[in-house]
Amino acid sequence: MKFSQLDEKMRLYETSADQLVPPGFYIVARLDGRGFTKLTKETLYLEKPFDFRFREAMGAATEHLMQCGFNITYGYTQSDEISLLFHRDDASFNRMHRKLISVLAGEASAAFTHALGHMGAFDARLSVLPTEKVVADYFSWRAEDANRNALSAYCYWKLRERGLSLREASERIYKLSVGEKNELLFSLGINYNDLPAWQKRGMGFYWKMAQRKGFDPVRNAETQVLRRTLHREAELPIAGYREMIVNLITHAPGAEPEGRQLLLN
Ligand SMILES: Nc1nc2c(ncn2[C@@H]2O[C@H](COP(=O)(O)OP(=O)(O)OP(=O)(O)O)[C@@H](O)[C@H]2O)c(=O)[nH]1
Ligand SMILES: [Mg+2]
Repeated sequence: MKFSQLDEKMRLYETSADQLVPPGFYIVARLDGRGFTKLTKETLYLEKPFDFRFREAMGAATEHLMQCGFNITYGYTQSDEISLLFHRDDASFNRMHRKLISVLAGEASAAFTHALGHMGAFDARLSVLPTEKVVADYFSWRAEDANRNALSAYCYWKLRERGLSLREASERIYKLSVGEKNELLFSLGINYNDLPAWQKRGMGFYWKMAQRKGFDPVRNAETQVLRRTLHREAELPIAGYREMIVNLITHAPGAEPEGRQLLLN
């Protein structure tokens, strides 16, 4: 068999499961650290329930994902996960499912490992969402997941500090309502309302237009350019979060690179 025939034949096997995300839908990718319970509790003994160095590595990975060639409107991280909202018109890799998840997982793993100085790998999945409202639902869902996990984690680790075993602490909080967990935590010396917002809500990343100095080599002169700069928000709002997401979608620069940088003069 000629190489060209073999090549054509074998590529059919390789691409038989390929799927494209149809145009007009919002893609949200979620990356999640693989086996990070072991990494955080057994390998590295990070601070519990929240570790600043870990937060910074997750933040660095999110920032890298937003700048590695896709047009991402909003990035969000909490715990060991990262969510990325693609611009609706982003056509990277022809919106091919396998390309998006494999490239994102690879980029996230590399960036996190580089930032933390210890190996960490991520899986990736895509949600294909029909409307801005469902996109807002998605991010409300992840933020509420962060909120509930933070409350439970604080209760759990405070009980462990008081000498309860893994099983005793888990059993103690298992059936408690959100209100009861708040009361338990208060009795253990912590007012949940006073905890840092990033621990309860996660962190958001989005683009802002900012004026920067540039240089025009043709005119040999300084210029002013409007450039997208990445903003990190560690105090995400509770009221108005959905509106914030919809607003970012509405005002997101287009998928084409020219939309991302405007020359002023
Ligand atoms: N100590 C510590 N642990 C953290 C921190 N952030 C996240 N984690 C831990 O990371 C883990 C994330 O949970 P999961 O993603 O459900 O568990 P996993 O072990 O990564 O399992 P898979 O995702 O299924 O591979 C939990 O054990 C969290 O407690 C942190 O700041 N400090
Ligand atoms: Mg994980």
